[in-house]
Amino acid sequence: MAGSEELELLRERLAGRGLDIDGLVGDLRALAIETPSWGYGNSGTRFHVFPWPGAARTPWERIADAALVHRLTGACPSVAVHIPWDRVDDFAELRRYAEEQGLRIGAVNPNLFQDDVYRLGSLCHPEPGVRRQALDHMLECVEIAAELGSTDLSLWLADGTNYPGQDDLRDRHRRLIESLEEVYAALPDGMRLLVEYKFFEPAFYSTDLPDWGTSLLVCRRLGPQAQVLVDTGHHPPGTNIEQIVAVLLEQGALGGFHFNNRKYADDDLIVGSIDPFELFLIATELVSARRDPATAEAAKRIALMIDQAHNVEGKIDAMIQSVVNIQTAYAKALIVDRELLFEAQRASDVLGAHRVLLDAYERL
Ligand code: RM4
Ligand code: MN
Ligand code: MN
Repeated sequence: MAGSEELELLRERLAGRGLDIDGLVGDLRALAIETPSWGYGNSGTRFHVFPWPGAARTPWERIADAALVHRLTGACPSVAVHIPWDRVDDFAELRRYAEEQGLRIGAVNPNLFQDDVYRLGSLCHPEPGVRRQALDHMLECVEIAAELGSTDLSLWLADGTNYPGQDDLRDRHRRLIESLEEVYAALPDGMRLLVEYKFFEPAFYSTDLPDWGTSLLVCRRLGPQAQVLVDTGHHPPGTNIEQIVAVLLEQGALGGFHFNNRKYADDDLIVGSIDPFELFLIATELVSARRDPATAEAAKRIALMIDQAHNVEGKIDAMIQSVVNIQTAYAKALIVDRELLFEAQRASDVLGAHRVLLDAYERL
């Protein structure tokens, strides 16, 4: 959308459909997107890490970059951190440093995948001693989160096996529940445990949290402070992610969403760079749940986060591109003519209903 003339035209067209553009702009302004500290540093593949001039090197520099993105977009008031990548001597000082720049610390992500002892897993490891080490790290992260003023402990578990027969699958599931029960018991009031899943990688035969169903089962066992986190790139190709979002929203079980994009697997590319229509459909489910009184409260509590890594591009530039792409998709979702859509659905007008979505998608 370019000049003010075009905006006027759009205002008139939307007003003609009973939509108030100022209200929609207000909804768009209220959209808060968390950025990840790890997206500001140099990252790469197992083949090479290409350094980018000026890329952040320390937790402080990563916070400063996240604050810059917030200043430039006005849409990214919080930053997710990863422990130990963002470990500092004084977390209270890091919190102050962020707050001085208008930033809040968002999700705290424990790291259970970079230690040699985790070869066969962490929270699901066959040996109790390794599980203890992983658990102690989780418990430490609960304390760090409290110190940072964060209300989300966000767990992505790399655990799994590489060969059939390597370990007992039911027993691993039991160990997972037992470990997470201890973490859950340590959560202070108001802090959530977000349980992320991923269907494969780094394990190639079985993954202990492979899909949203398993995450949901685990969350149900733990209690209401545990909720599912969906990451775009963590599904087999072709998965209907917007439907997963819809079902979890309806169940009040969606706690967080990691935006990124991919062509093949967990590629962590710029949001909307490969499949902007999928992004629009996901945004449409988020907006639709916010508009429905039955799901509105739960939908507002979802932590919307970018989780991407930039291997060949500038970090801040890429982050802003992602933010703008999310805003664009969200704006398109906001102008879906819901009444017309419901009418077409009630009238079993298959293509009529489909075209209501296309109309919003193509309008902006
Ligand atoms: C994982 C997962 C997590 C993220 C790490 C860096 O693939 O998506 O959310 O914290 O990468
Ligand atoms: Mn993720
Ligand atoms: Mn990932």
